[in-house]
Amino acid sequence: MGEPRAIICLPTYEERENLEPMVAAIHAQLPAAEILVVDDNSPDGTGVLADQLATRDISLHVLHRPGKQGLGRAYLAAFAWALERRYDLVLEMDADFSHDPRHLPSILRAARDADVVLGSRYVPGGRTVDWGLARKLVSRGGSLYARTILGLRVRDLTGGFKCFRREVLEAVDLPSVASTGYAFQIELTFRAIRLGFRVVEVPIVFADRRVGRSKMSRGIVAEAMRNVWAMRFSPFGRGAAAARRPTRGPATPGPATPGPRPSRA
Ligand SMILES: Nc1nc2c(ncn2[C@@H]2O[C@H](COP(=O)(O)OP(=O)(O)O)[C@@H](O)[C@H]2O)c(=O)[nH]1
Ligand SMILES: [Mg+2]
Repeated sequence: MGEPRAIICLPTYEERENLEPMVAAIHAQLPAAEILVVDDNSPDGTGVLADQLATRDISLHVLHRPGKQGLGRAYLAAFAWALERRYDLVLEMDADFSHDPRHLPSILRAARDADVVLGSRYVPGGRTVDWGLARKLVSRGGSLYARTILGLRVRDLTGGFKCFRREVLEAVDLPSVASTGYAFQIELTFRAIRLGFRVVEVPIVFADRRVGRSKMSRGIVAEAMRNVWAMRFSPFGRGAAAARRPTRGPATPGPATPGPRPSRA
């Protein structure tokens, strides 16, 4: 058995200036990994640029979608694409340099004995830079809200710098995930934990995007606040954790700080 095959899903909507440096920075960290750009027909031509880059980079793939349908839909399409092609590890990260590719190696290391790895701003060693107080409160408060209502021990539930073992994506019943935006991130982690998968957090430093503007909105925050309640009372995967646990054995503790933290429901 060699190294696991990894694919990094990079959703883009108007990321023309970030795309090429981002692809180069990922390759610099993980020369063997492949990248899938999922573009929602960006008016600024990001998808066209991705195609151009792919003609001279065989590890770069491009999935075009007809129009902007939100981050959650883009990820679902990317995951289906990756599962069809039998990748072992499926990663997601933003294309705007908020998620620094230098964290990729520690995320992949943690994936050796975890089913889901979360790049986390809120474990020791993790942080946000250049954020005002209001944004900090919304993000911290959002994770605290979701974690309390869902009864989870995960510190950073809304982040989108993650790695899934393929078995997790096969088990979570992707077509029934309705959330987009931040709720999408919460829902996938919640479902994985309900199914008894092992979720760990590794510290990341989250920076502001390099260029361009955010596509997130107030509506996306409101969706997350509502959907958390729907998740809590949904029958999805109830009881599955207990059934899975014995087959996977006890959780192995990660290294001392900073390192992966087991966070099971
Ligand atoms: N394909 C696709 N990508 C999106 C969409 N919305 C946001 N993105 C991408 O998702 C990532 C995170 O979005 P961003 O606007 O930076 O959100 P923020 O970091 O929460 O402000 C970036 O790479 C965006 O280009 C969408 O509707 N479709
Ligand atoms: Mg961003």
